[in-house]
Amino acid sequence: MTNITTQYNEAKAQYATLGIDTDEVLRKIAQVKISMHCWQGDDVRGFLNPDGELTGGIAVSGNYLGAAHTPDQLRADLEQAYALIPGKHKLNLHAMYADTTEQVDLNTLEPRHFSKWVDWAKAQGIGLDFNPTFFSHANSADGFTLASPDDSIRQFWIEHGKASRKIANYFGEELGQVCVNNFWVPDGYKDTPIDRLSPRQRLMESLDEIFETSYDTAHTLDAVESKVFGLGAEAYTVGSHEFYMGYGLTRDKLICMDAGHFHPTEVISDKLSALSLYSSGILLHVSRPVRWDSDHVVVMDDELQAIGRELVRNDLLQKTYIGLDFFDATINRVAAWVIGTRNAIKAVLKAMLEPTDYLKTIEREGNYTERLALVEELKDFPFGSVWNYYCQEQGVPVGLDWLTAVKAYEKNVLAKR
Ligand code: RNT
Ligand code: ZN
Repeated sequence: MTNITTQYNEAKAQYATLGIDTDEVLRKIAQVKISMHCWQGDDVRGFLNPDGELTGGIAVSGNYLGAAHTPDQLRADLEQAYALIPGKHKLNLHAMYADTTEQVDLNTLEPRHFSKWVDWAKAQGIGLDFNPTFFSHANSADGFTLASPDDSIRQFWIEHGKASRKIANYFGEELGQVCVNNFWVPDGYKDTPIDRLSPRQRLMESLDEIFETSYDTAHTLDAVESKVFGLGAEAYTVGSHEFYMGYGLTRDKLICMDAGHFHPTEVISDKLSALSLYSSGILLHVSRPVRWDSDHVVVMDDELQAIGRELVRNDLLQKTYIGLDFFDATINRVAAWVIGTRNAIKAVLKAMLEPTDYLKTIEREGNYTERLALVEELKDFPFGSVWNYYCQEQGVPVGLDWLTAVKAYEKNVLAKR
């Protein structure tokens, strides 16, 4: 028996004393899919206008070697990352990552411009999610898209929104698993507006127009993502949390909760249980804000673990789609994906290794002493041995061994770009 297996068996016995069946937990975690975002691979540039400026109030810092410049490079990088992550997952594409030689704009995109992505996803056995791209375009230069006071601008973006839904539906049909299509728009004002209502009214009406057509929910689900502020939209964001809570709940859309889109002391982990009582589904953008919506690589911090626990304790995994949203160009981009995605999986796995029913029972009985004692002792349980065994069983590197593969890839592939 390998060392990893021996350690796992010891851990298994220890968790069994709390009534936790680690074999069962490993079967469950293998079902949890993480939607890895394509945009970490090329600093949110895309392929439609890669030399254009990144706008929309988001920013990537860093100039690490080896960013992907072509769809083939991006796919190669993604394959390298997936090879180091246990389980079968999804890829989250943005509209601007169309893979085509045709001259096409955001409002004229068609499913065929993504057929190469679909072929690749089929070959890899992964699912696809989607996002219309409402930024980095001449028609968003004034900071407004679907809420623009200019009707022709608004119309362009409505057409884009409709096009994106057709593409998402095509992904779902082709791949036999639902494609979540997430709507985020950057619209907002740098300085305090007089009229906070009209832009929101226009956004509501634009979205209603985009969502007129219904698609089979087995193929695609729409999600809407709010935000508190963006760079250049510090004073007012049209698509605020209240806006999309209202919109999503009245139109039966998934509500996307991005961990970086709230006030700095607010956490999304505490919002999930409340939201779950009313919404048919939740999309997560697991991210890491550092002082602002900085989109740092997801690390194993308190909030990530709290998100994992909320999903498990409240039995929300069925109605929650877990996506990632970060972009760091100061480190190896493949490593960024691997670290962030492995951490997201680990957080859910760790939450599954808890005697939740028992903890709920003693809490109901008012036994807060044991609740605190047990939760604290659990922190010293050999979670790492379970994780390592999971990686071994899934045929991916254990521990830091994945970094060796990334370093070799950097030397042999990335450094030569
Ligand atoms: C921006 C949103 C949005 C983007 C992606 C690229 O603040 O979080 O999800 O990060 O669409
Ligand atoms: Zn996001």
